Amino acid sequence: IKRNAEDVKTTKEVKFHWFPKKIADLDKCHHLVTKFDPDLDQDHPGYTDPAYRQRRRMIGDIAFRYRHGETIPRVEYTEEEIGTWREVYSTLRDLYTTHACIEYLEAFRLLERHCGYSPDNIPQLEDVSNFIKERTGFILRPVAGLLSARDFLASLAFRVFQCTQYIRHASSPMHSPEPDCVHELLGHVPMLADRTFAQFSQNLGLASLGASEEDIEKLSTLYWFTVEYGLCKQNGEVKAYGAGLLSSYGELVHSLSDEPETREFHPEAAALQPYQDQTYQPVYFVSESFSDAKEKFRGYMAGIKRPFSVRFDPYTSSIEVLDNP
Ligand code: HBI
Ligand code: FE
Repeated sequence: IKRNAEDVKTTKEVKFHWFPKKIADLDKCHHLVTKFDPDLDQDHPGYTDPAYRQRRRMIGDIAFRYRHGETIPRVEYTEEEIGTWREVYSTLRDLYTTHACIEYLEAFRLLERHCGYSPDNIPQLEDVSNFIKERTGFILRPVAGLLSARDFLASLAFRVFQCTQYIRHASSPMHSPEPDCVHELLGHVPMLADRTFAQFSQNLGLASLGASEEDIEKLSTLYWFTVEYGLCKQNGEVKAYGAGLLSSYGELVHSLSDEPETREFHPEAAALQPYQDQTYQPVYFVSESFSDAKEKFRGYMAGIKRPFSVRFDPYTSSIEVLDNP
């Protein structure tokens, strides 16, 4: 293909944000957001508990030391931590049958059979990572807390899910202001075992690479209303697939009650909808199916402008950057 010198110059002149090109570059995607951190957030239930904060720091250190390709170190959880897990697990489990989508239920059954999911055991990230890798190619890597949206989304482009390993404070088993292993293991992991959902997540990640701050904000909001708080239709009924719902008893009940407003999922609208990270959502978006959400997102992406395009090479787990024609 013949290209004139001006085209080339135009491409070179455009500045865009650094992004990881190979999977090991995710070692550099570790920028934490501290707004819900127990050391700094006075409303965090662990703020006044030095022992909790020290424990969380110790588990966070595993993530700081971790490098891509290593085995994820196991954590020996205390009786108190397992007690917290047990309380959430047994409460939520009863609700899944009626409230969770079929993809979630199928994966959850397998996780109980093969991955140590049970009321009396907090599953180890290494085991869970190996399990989902076999299903969809997604793997986990440990992270020390809430990650910047840019770094978090970038990892999805490589089918890597950044996963916290510490658990919420024992005084508030039903709620955590920040992501914790209950949220990741009960909310996110089962969905990452579904092929269509995995592809949708990766596409969100690919769309974020090198994107402007403004587009990162839109993609985060889309992520919020799908991966975290999404609902979908199944056999004429509405079910939950969002991780924020499937890991919160109160909001899971609320989301499928008559209280909130529900709207048909359109990426254009969802990307601009203001959202709540302190209370239940006043509005949820309902997809026809994951394939439908994936297709609609593809259409939406065609309208997001970047001076280049990206392609994931699964043989090398790296990103090819292509100049736009
Ligand atoms: N970080 N550890 C962690 N876990 C998440 O679920 C998470 C995150 N950072 C940002 C984020 N989720 C989303 O809310 C979007 O901003 C991408
Ligand atoms: Fe989450």
